[in-house]
Amino acid sequence: MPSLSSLSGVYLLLDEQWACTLDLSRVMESAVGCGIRLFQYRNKTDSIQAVVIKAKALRAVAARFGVVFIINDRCDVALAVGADGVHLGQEDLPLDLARRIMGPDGIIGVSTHQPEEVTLATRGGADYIGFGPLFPTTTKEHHAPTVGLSGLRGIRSLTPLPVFAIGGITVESLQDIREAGANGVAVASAVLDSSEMERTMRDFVDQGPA
Ligand code: TZP
Ligand code: MG
Repeated sequence: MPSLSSLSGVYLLLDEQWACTLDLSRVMESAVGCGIRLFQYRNKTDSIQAVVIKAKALRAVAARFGVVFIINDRCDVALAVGADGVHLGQEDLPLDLARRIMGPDGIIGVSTHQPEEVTLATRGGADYIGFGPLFPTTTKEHHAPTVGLSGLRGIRSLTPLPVFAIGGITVESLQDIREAGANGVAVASAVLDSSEMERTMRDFVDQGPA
């Protein structure tokens, strides 16, 4: 069973709709081969029945390799498929209620966009923080204003939790992100849209926060 100490490094966001031409199980297998050990499954459009079937398949791959598998948005799906945890946005289930559902050992991550949200998630017992969007991204429509590297530096001292920078992150920005104090980077398009996906994954692992 992966533990909280695995909450750092490259966090690959596997979204059914963003990666609609990809076989996500294959992407996960090749990502593990490149050194990625943390995954989130996102599916905001399929029926819950379909989401659970797809999530179960990815859960099985993650279990085979002993990597961390988190479900976006929904505690019920996370529990149903035996995921390691859930990732909550600011409009998802409140953290205290999610904790009651997930139990003390379930990993709970919270998306944050400003200092107050970082402090609240920390006080509320989150296990890690997503902070962003760092840079402009077309992956998520209607996202909050970008926070930039200065925003990331600004929240670093507010929480002892692992912080994952998210939004518009490319290989070129990794050094700055490391230096700004992030424990990890959450990434979708730079990897999923890459014409050399394995090369990009390796670059993220080699150059991103460890
Ligand atoms: N929230 C803000 S940006 C984002 C989420 C879920 C997706 C990050 O995707 P990308 O393609 O790495 O910018
Ligand atoms: Mg959400």
